[in-house]
Parts: sequence; C-alpha cells; structure tokens
Amino acid sequence: MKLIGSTTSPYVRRIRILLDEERYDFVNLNIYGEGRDELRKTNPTLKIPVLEDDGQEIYDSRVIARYVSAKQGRDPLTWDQQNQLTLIDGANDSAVTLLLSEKSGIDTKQDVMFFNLQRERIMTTLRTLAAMVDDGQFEDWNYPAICLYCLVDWLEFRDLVDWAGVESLLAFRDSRQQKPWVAETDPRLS
Ligand SMILES: N[C@@H](CCC(=O)N[C@@H](CS)C(=O)NCC(=O)O)C(=O)O
Repeated sequence: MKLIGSTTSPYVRRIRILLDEERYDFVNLNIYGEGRDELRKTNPTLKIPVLEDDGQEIYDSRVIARYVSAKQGRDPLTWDQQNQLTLIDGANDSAVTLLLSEKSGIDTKQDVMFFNLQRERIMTTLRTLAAMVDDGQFEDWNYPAICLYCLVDWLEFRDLVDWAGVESLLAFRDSRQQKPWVAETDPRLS
C-alpha cells in the first residue's frame, strides 16, 4: 500500500492516523513545487491524498477512508457521522481556498462576496462543530473525531481563524494530543 500526500495537508493527516499500524509507504510531495510533476502523473484532479493498493488507485480522503475502514473491518459511518464529515470538509475546503489565495498575494480580509462566503461558511460550520463537541458527540476516537482533530490543529497551525466563541474546539484538540499517530503526524514537524 502507498499513500501519496504531504506532511502539512489535514486531509492526508487524517488518513495517516486512520492507517494506524498498517504497513504502507508514505510519499511526501511538495505539490506546489518540485512534486507537481509526480502529482500530475498520479491524480488528474491535482489533489492529495491518493492511495494505491494492489494496483487500485483511490482519490479523495473520504473514499480512501471508506476503503481503509472496510479493510480494517470497521463499521460503516452512520448518516450523522457522514454529516459531521461534510461539516468538517466544508470548513476545510474553504480554509484551503483562503490559504491558497493568501499564498497568491490576495488580501482575503477584503469585503468581497467570494471571501465573505468562505469566512461565513468556516464560522457557521465551526460553531456547529463546537456545539457538537459540547454535546459529547466527538467523545469516541473514531474517523470523524480524527478529521475534526486534523482540521482544528491545521487551522491553528495556519492561523486562519479567530477562535472566539468556538474555544471548545481548541479544548477538544488539546485533550486528544496523546492519541496514536497524532504527535508523529504534526504538520509543524515538516
Ligand atoms: N476532497 C479532497 C480534498 C483534498 C484537498 O483539497 N487537498 C489539498 C491539500 S490540503 C490539495 O490537494 N489542494 C491542491 C489544490 O487545491 O490545488 C479530499 O478529501 O481528499
């Protein structure tokens, strides 16, 4: 099994944590630099992660997680858990958009529709996720909890949001730092 990704991507990190003790090779690509040619050969959507196993290529962390979970004999996600993933991915995708815009030299704080929509989505989803944390819905260390951890830790690492009103997400992150593979996959190590 081979996982193609990067050490900073929150979508890749969730799969590295899920893979746990599985034996696999990790290919760490700089997708915006010298690793781009390799990425072009690997995934036409030009996104990471990609999993390769027994000649089967799988794109997208959500589909990779289904594949790995089935292999590990885990129960499929419930509809409510699928909704949790959609919330997490909604915030994550908008935050990636903000980061790429900032890296392109664009002021993402400006009062224009596109950035207002991204910031609004990030805060509405984070507030909903914080309420779910307060309600005890992320107590188990399952795949949605792993994804939430990777999102919150990455948002803090990239300094992309104001945590006022959603502090319980940071408390959730702080209390899960000892979970398996969390320290080893910290994006700050790269
Ligand atoms: N829906 C995808 C999103 C993956 C994604 O956006 N990955 C980022 C890295 S954090 C990426 O490859 N971005 C490249 C780009 O947007 O050009 C998944 O869950 O795998």
